[in-house]
Amino acid sequence: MTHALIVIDVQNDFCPGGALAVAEGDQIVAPINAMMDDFDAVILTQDWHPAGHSSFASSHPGKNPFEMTQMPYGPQVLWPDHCVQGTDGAGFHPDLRTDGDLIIRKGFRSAIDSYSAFFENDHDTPTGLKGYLDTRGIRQLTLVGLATDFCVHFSAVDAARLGFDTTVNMAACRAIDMDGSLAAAEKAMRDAGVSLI
Ligand code: VGL
Ligand code: ZN
Repeated sequence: MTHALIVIDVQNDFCPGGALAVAEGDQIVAPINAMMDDFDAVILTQDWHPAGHSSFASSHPGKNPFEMTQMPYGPQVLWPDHCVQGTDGAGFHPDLRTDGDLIIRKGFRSAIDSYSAFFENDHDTPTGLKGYLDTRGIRQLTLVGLATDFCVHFSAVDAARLGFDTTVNMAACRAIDMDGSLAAAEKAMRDAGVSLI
């Protein structure tokens, strides 16, 4: 069985001091580095938005970060500007090992956000990751990274729905946790058949 580690968005903007800092986001770097050698493949994702992205509150006059808006594809949280392509904030945490097999970037279309590593937030536009995994015969996935309740959550649910044997290692994840989003994410992942360890 080919087992891949998927490292979600361990980027400067999601770590303390970053634009959309996740509490203790940097504390998962050393454990993730240590896990990498135990897998047949390591894939990293990178949130990679153009300036003025539609998920940024700054693109919606009168709206503040962490408010909701309605997008053509459904409700969307508005975020502080973060992970703008080519900026330091979009870079990986400096201590993260980036010697994995594949780096997949997402969120690069201005009009649509992309939490999941598999599909953008319309739940329809693919990122190409499934094709890569299928081509390599990878059927088993362990997910780690940031943030538990957004990008890890949606990636894990999509992975399970696509038929991958999917585990989230919660010790190597950290959450934004707004309005109960962490508890809701844990329930949604379990309901989709994801193993939380
Ligand atoms: C993420 C919010 C906005 C994440 C990315 O990586 O969880 N969250 N963009
Ligand atoms: Zn983002």
